[in-house]
Amino acid sequence: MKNPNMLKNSVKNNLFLRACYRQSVVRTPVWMMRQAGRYLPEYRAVRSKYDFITMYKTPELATEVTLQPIDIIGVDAAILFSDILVIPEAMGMELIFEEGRGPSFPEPIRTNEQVNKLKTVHPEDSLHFVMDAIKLCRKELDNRVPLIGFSGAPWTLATYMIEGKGSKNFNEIKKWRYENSEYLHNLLNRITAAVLSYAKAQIRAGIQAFQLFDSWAGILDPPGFREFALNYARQILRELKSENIPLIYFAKGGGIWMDALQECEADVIGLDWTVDIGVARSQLGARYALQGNLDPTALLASPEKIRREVIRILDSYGHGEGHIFNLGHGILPQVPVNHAQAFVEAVKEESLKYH
Ligand code: 1CP
Repeated sequence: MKNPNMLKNSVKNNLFLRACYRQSVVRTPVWMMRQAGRYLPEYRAVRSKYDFITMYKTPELATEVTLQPIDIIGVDAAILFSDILVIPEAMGMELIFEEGRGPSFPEPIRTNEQVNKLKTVHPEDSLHFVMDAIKLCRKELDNRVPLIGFSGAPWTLATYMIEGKGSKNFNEIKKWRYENSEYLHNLLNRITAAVLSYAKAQIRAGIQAFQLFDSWAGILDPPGFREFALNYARQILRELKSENIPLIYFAKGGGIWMDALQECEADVIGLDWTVDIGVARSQLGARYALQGNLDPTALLASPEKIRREVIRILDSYGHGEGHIFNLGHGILPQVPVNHAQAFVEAVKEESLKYH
């Protein structure tokens, strides 16, 4: 049995877990990246009372918003409300969140001395609020749907640590990539160790699947993707294999490197909307389940048009197991709630014909 936890925990809706292992399902499971977020009035109501950092550091608040999309949208999995930037914070970097501007690090890393001063992460200590939130979510979910934990992948975390915030051209980290690659490897090795112990602590706390977000993989060049992104993600995924929960690798923009992705050692590969999921299946489907890949902006269109796109993707993937429906990136704050509901309903209804 590939996943003893699955039986032990007897999740009532196990469509997502089964699909991750390419086992047969009656319909395609569906969830949305960033489903616990700003498009929901219920989220905004909580958020109007607390700042973002307080929300993810308070297990009761994190749990409340983690559960919102389960009841309101009807998705087949919950993803813990937190952020990828908790790791750099636990490594000693000050994280601030300015309303209207988003998260940033006022003192980004610019020297190898700064890298050497980063702290080793003891997750049950500095990130105990995440483990507490996981335990509380599991209790409140009562095994209705599985709980997904996550982390940023080393490359993506390094971009925020060096740039200080989201970036247009990623000049600073690319300067390191070409000029000081040994410093970059020093940083990536430290982040990898932190992410690994963080993931293991999340598993001990009770997550039932784990997703590694490599949101900025797509800004790299082909050899750079292998050397700086995939190489480190793979180290983490390989080491977590024995933990017996499904592992998802989402490298945004990575669809152009399908050959390299073959080597990632996850159970599931997440795809953004720029790839044809049928083509990806023919290249990766013998070894990996695929997650994706509706363009998030499609949810701004009418429910009829959304259904048409859902059918197009189901058709492209074709019949059979191994598909988890999702967006190709996070849901946008502007999406009307009834469109998100229509998306999930369309997947649930239309996918019955493909199993
Ligand atoms: O209310 C608000 O203003 C906060 C908005 C917000 C939310 C809802 C941020 C700030 N983070 C989150 C939650 C979050 N972030 C989740 C929760 C679970 C879910 O519902 O999916 C997850 C998985 C993340 C992961 C995350 N944070 C990523 C990877 C996924 C992706 O979108 O590519 C990244 C890149 C971040 C950084 C981050 N956190 C928040 C923002 C606005 C950003 C992007 C910063 C930037 O690039 O400028």
